[in-house]
Amino acid sequence: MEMKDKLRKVCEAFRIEGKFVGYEQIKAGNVNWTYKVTYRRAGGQVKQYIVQRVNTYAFRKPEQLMHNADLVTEHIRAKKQGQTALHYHHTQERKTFIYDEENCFWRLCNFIPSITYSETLDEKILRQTGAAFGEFQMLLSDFPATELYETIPNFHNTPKRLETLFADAAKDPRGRAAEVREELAYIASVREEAERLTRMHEQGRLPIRVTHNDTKINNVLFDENTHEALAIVDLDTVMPGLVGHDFGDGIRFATNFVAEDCPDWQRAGCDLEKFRQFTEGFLSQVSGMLTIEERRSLALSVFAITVELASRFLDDYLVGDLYFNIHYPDHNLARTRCQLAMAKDVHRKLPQMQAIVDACR
Ligand code: GN1
Ligand code: MG
Repeated sequence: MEMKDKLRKVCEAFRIEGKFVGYEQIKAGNVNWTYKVTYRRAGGQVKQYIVQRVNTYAFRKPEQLMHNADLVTEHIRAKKQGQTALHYHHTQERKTFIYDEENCFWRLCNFIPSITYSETLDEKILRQTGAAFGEFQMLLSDFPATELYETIPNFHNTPKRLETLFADAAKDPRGRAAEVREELAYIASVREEAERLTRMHEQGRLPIRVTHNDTKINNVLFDENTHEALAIVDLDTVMPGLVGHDFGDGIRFATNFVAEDCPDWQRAGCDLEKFRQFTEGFLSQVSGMLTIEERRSLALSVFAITVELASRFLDDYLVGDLYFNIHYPDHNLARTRCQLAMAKDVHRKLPQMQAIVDACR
């Protein structure tokens, strides 16, 4: 079936009214397939929606994913009355998803006219990004995390991620381990420190919160004219988690001097000025709700998350690029090297980063 017919059928299932005008694929994200569809209502009004096919290799239990996303978006929407908010549409049976004939999993949400940034040097945008993710934490601080499924078990369990990496390196199914000996050795050498955040949680020192788990700057939608943050998207990994997971991943992505997969990985590193701006924005929202230990874990969490993601990219490279969509053969290797260069720089700067956290109110 042609894509436009497929998308039209999905829209019909979600009871979208009017005439299907067209669609465009949105190339963002490494995991799902995203389309913007345009409809014209009987009165001539044009309406646009986001239709997504969920990658069920990455998300083994997509129904649970939608359970989480629906509860969380509606909780936020109820608190942001009159403001822009994300909303998943329902089918006649009140479901937020459908399966097509080929067993593909589809969902549909409102389209929010906006711009996103994959990187920025703009201080205001960085502060707003930190504040948007902080606000997300804050708005969900009264949401019972136990109502959410752990849709990807052990998603940010760094010890488990590293265990998998070293086990796959030993099996070496694609004969690629020899080429990445240096990378594996570095990860082994920082293993204890990278695992510390997870260990602190295991020792009962860090509370479970509702976390977004993919706090990249490009998951924040901004108003094109006012440049105010409008909404946070990509709730696929909303789960119970640690505040450091959201903070750490946000910093990992937004403060890097280069893109996360830059082949010129020697240039990767954490821009401390950007770190300060993002952190001030984030803490302006969450300061009152964090425990002392959580606050103390923030700088460390950047290191943990960066090493963890490097090990995920490296593991995917070793097993033959099964999880992340790659755009060229060694893409996962470039991603790994870039994240490891970032991790090394973050490690050097940990004391300065924690001092910036401590200086925030
Ligand atoms: C994946 O597809 P995207 O960009 O939303 C991944 C994140 C990684 C990210 C790295 C479910 O997110 O954990 O940080 O790639 N999402 C999942 O670019 O694994
Ligand atoms: Mg994502």
